[in-house]
Amino acid sequence: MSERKVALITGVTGQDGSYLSEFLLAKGYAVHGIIRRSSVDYRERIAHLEGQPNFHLHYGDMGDSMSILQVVSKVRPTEIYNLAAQSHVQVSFDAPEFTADVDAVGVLRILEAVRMCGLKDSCRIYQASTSELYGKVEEVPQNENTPFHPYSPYAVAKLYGFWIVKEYREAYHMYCCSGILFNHESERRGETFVTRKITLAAARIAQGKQDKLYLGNLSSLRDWGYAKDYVECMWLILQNEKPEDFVIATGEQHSVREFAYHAFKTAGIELEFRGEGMNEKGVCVAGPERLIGKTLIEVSADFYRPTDVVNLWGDPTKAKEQLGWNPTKTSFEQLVSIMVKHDMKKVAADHVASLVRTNLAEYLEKGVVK
Ligand code: NAP
Ligand code: G4F
Repeated sequence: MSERKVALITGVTGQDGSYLSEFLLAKGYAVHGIIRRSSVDYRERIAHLEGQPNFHLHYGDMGDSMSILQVVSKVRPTEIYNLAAQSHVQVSFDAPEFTADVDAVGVLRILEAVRMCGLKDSCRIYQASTSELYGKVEEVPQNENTPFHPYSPYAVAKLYGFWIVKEYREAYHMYCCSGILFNHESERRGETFVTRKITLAAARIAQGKQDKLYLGNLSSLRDWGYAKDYVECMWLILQNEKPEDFVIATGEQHSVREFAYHAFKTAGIELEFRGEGMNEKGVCVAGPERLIGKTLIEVSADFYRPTDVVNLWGDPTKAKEQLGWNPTKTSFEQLVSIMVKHDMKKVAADHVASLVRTNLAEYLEKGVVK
């Protein structure tokens, strides 16, 4: 492997991109990230890294081959982590063409840029693949040999990404591989994914800022890990002697209902689930007086998908044995606790900030402060 340690991360502003940047900077890499131009500069997850001498940002878009080519030729990376994607499964039903362009053809754009820049023998490529490929699952738990059965426009697009990476590995002998990652969450998770939606709502309900949480399929099963642990594995996959694909998961499975139960409990609210299907409700049976007996969770058809993946459970044996990765560094209970504790503080801080803003506006109006 090369002495230069130059990483290019697409999707650097996302949950995983931000943790991976921190991880690689700590390992002494020069880290370059691709960001999209937006009318509001929303770079909260990486704001603390901007200005560091080894951290550089470049404008580009996965839908724009020329911008990708330009960044790859300028940076000449030794490792590329292709994390950029329209990553929300439900949104992929509303924006299937955009999802296909970014999540499928975007992968091809990266591979071709590397070839065109003459880096095919010196640059290793990690592709952010997904357990959604198993979709309407054909076996439980899922490992590297489980057949794929994608079950959403997102998963179909990601399947192209998986196969084109494999194709370039075989056709051009490039060092490119896919991490088949199961769901991984954190306090930086996007707020419309189910775990973060739940932890934020639990914190808001506990602090009197929200009355109720509406969810979709409560019985859906996921293998949830901690994103901070998973980015280490992305790096380990690229340090392996041969380019190979790996399943990254905890090996433990929980339902959305269980996640909600633990999250609310951490926020000081005990729930009991009553009823079934669309009529199921989460009722408060212990906790703050004002909430006892109240329905805090209801099911809404708005959060059901035309086809839903309901039984994901990964077998991380290969990653454990071959890469020495520890899949249970952070337990399910610890993950829930990290997220809820973070969101309890966030909701309290947002409340104080809004009070300060309101008072400041009043003082300005009255001329108390100028
Ligand atoms: P995320 O938080 O949604 O981040 C996605 C990133 O992709 C953001 O930085 C986003 O930029 C960028 N992006 C989207 N469209 C783009 C475009 N057209 N051009 C350039 N950048 C674009 O996702 P994540 O949870 O970190 O996941 C990272 C990757 O792993 C994704 O590919 C996802 O599909 C895959 N994955 C995730 C999980 C999981 O459980 N988290 C599991 C398996 C696989 P903006 O900030 O500008 O939107
Ligand atoms: O949190 P989710 O939206 O994540 P999903 O669909 O599993 O996708 C995530 O993980 C994939 C890896 O398997 C990644 F490839 C992908 O990029 C993304 O990061 O939904 C999890 C489950 C689903 O079965 C969904 O139907 O929770 C169910 N759910 C129930 N109520 C809900 C809700 N999901 C969301 N987002 N919102 C709800 O209200």
